[in-house]
Amino acid sequence: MRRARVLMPGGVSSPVRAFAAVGGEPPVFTAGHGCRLIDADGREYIDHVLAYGPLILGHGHPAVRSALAARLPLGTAYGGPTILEVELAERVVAAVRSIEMVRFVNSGTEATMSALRLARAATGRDRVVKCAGGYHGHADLLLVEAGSGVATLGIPGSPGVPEAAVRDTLVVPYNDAAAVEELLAAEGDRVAAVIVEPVAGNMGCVPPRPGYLEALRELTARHGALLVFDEVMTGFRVAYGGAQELYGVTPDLTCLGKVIGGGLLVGAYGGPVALMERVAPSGPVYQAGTLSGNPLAMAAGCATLDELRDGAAYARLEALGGRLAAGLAAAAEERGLPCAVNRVGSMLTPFLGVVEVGDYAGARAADPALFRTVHAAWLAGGVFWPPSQYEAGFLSIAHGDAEVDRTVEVFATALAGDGSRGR
Ligand code: KE4
Repeated sequence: MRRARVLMPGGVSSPVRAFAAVGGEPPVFTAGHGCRLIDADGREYIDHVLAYGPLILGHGHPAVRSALAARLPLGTAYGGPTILEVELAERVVAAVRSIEMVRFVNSGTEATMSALRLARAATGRDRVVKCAGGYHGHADLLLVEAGSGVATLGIPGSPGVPEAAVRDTLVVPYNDAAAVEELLAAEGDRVAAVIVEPVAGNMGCVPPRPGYLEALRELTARHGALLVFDEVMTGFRVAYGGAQELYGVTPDLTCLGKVIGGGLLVGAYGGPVALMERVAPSGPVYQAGTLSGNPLAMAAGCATLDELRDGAAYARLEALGGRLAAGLAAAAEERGLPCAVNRVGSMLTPFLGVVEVGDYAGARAADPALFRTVHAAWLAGGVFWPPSQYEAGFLSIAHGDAEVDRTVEVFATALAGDGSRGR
């Protein structure tokens, strides 16, 4: 890390990995096997980060390894069409109800940025609406802070984001359909899209309240705005068809990433042909990418989806997720500690010090000091949990009851404050 910090900001390639929210030195990883990571000191960790979602099969799944091994002798990138993009596109179109046509990109950021450009082009409108606490990547138009009040004009969320870039981005509370109704009543004819994480994962895991997604669907349709589901995290995670299958709500455009790359670089956005054929080169909406549709990434994605399609993985993940959530909740209960454990399938977050979290304000009421204590205990106890209260923890099909119980045991010990952090 000392060498890394000399060469790269914070010594990392993405901020969350630097452990700023929890303190201490992040482990430097050298290998992953199944549900475990190994660091440069040879320490093993049960992995609940799973690269922040992609590794639903765990590390080094045989199907992914053999798919990549088969491609390696054939080269890594061709700068032209390949059958591999067709293979992954067929799987995505077959799985995701809103997608008739898809474009592959290299990250979730590119997916949401491009989907919103398309929405603006298709509607001829400039305004976009996002939720406070929703994270859709780091494109300027989406790096906004929620101001005070119900629906506020975007305030730049980072230095370097000009006012002009977020002037047309409006922010509403998550899980608040009335706020969206009010906003669209006032601004609806200027709004190109409402973008939402159908299950929030970037304020910690916060499921949609009953009727919320249905209300967004009805309200956007009423006002001629597009509904964009950012399923970068939930796609193929909470169900093979994503949150839109789980909740039965069909958006106009869907953004994907993480799981569809199986740990390699893939993002995607898709929707009806009538919308997607507006994208260059078939239409005028420009979007491009040197390594989009990369053969290795496509191969890893296809192998991953092929392991998930029969649904057995989701039954296993639901059972493991239920066991973990129940264990964490029981441990907190035993110590009389308020703790809201939010979960959808195999993505979950224990919010410490609060009893219920339904939006970003609720998530921010959680106790950061207690989270830091628990995270340190998990790390010392051989459990790698996302180093922020505002991230979701994950499970893979490589996790078993033993690993789940270990994660609960270390959590309980940390709450007992008995400090016995031995393995
Ligand atoms: P990327 O550009 O990082 O591939 O995707 C951005 C993105 C878009 N939409 C959702 C719902 C996302 O969760 C993400 C990325 N998630 C974060 C963590 N929750 C990635 C981890 C990181 O930033 O290092």
